[in-house]
Amino acid sequence: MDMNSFSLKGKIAWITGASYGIGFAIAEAYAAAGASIVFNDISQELVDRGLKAYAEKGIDAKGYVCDVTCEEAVQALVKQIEAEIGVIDILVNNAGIIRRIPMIEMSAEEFRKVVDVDLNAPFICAKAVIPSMIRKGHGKIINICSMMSELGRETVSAYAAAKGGLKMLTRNICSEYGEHNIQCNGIGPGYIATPQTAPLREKQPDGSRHPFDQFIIAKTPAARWGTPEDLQGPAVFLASDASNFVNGHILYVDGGILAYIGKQP
Ligand code: NAP
Ligand code: GCO
Ligand code: CA
Repeated sequence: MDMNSFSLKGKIAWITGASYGIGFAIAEAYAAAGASIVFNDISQELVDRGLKAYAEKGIDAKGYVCDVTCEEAVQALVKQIEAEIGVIDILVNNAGIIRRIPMIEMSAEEFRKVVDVDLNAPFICAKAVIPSMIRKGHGKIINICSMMSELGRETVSAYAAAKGGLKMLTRNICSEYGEHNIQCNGIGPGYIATPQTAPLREKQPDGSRHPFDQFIIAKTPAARWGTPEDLQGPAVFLASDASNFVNGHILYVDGGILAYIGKQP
């Protein structure tokens, strides 16, 4: 077994929405494994914040402003990256949003916006990078899925529909482009402590833990929330040659939530 198969040395990795949070942690791990880091975010302010954060970690990341829901902008960005840096070897579709609204109170526009970012954008970004991956003879696409790729819960109908669809988009990219040595897999994080889940962890006025916080602790065998760092090893594995025969797989990094009925109250 050559442990260099886990190395990303010489690879160019584009992580979408990676100014902070899970995307930032994955990019940090990829840099440590030897990759060149490219990221985008929705605003110059976020890109500047990300560039500062990467620089503080000693990472010479390249940042671009790009709304991943806009195909024209994504196509232009990929051409710019290829001209300025090189062909993208690894794409991580990380950018995502959630709107927690009871379904019958959610407008069609709000539903569409979540699906646009969480499902349509991964299609747009994968479509933009695959042709060059085919020409180069290899590629890695990693879609950031969710517990909601498998389970539903109140108020997250759009997000669950999108993340369920992202699981099947992952399998379809595997099916359609596996013959070109392109591996497309998903990472399904459990409940991770990031800004996106901060509302679910807010302390109550009396200082007690948020009911949802207590619920997740009871549902997780590891009895803790995940951290973005918990995702780094699995993400490096799926981006490396060590996983060249893993394709169409959703790797759940959830501390065991999907395996567990939950602790008796
Ligand atoms: P986050 O804190 O909300 O970060 C998502 C990033 O994507 C933000 O920088 C966000 O910018 C950016 N973004 C949103 N819309 C965009 C667009 N149209 N174009 C470009 N960038 C855009 O999320 P996170 O917790 O790090 O999660 C990252 C991914 O993991 C998401 O796909 C999420 O669904 C998934 N996930 C999260 C958890 C969790 O527990 N945190 C668990 C499972 C899966 P803004 O700040 O402007 O929104
Ligand atoms: C929620 C949470 C979840 C997590 C994640 C779980 O409201 O239930 O935001 O959706 O973000 O997707 O895997
Ligand atoms: Ca967000």
